[in-house]
Amino acid sequence: MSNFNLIYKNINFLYIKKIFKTILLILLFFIFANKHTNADESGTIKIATHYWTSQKVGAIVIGELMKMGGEKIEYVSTDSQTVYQSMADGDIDIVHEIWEGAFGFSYEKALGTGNVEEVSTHEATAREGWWYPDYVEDICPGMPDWKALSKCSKKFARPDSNGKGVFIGGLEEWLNYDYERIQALEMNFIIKKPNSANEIWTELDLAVSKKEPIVIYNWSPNFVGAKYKGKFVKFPEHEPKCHQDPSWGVNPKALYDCDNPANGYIKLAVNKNFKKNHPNGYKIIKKINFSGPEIEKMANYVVTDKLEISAAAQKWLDNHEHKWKEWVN
Ligand code: TMO
Repeated sequence: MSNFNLIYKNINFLYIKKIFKTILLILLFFIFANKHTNADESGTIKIATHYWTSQKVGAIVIGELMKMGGEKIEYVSTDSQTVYQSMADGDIDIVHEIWEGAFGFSYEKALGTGNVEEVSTHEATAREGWWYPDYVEDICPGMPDWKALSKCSKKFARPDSNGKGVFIGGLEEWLNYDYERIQALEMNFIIKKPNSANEIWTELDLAVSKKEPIVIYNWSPNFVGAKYKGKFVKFPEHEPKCHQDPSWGVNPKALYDCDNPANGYIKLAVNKNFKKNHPNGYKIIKKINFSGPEIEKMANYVVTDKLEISAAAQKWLDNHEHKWKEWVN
């Protein structure tokens, strides 16, 4: 009896040892396998693509310029908040439209790891925020002041919004503190989150066709300004303190009682090993710099001229040879 028990225990022990070993081996395998999939060592430059038009077109423009430098490239569709950590980890090589309002926080955190190299700040400056077509001022006099918009909230209400004004927001992954801003400024508004940027433009087109009040998340440079005249809502001007010190601003108990930066940065950054791994690509990327109108065109070739993303990138290259010739030489 006791003999049998002993054997049973031994078998049990052996099994546990085996299982333990197997788990260890699997773990080791993943640690090494991960090292191997690192973008830096793959020989291929991984360029992040995101969900707004100018970014997608610009990614291909950059990819084509990298190819001219003899590099191999790959496009990786990536969440636009986690992408910065992925770049620090070496799973992404290039992010080329880093907007301060939407991504500043995540980007600067990843930069702080020391595993990301900031390559340039584009000549283009960013405006990201609440925007409306001009006729809305006839419906809500006093705009673009946010206080006027706040008073008019009911005019922006919809049947399903409980009497609250509706703000057509940006994608969930574009962090712009809109919920926080509404709370901090005690605005009677809710946010309707779209599933794609196109949903924002569809809402805008529909409202414009009926001259109905609308306020959307928009940014500049973008194509919208070329299609409709309009303005950004003016919230209290941005200061870094607004995001750090509740006592700052109109609400002494809340952060985010301010606008996004009025002249935000749009940056280009690479994984810190890019220079070492892709010296030819690095020489080119150091020179790449987009102006506001150049980013606008990337969007416009698609939205206004109805070109496919890759055709728009080709048209951009065709029309800006004077510029990129200098970059690839
Ligand atoms: C990040 N974005 C340009 C969509 O605001």
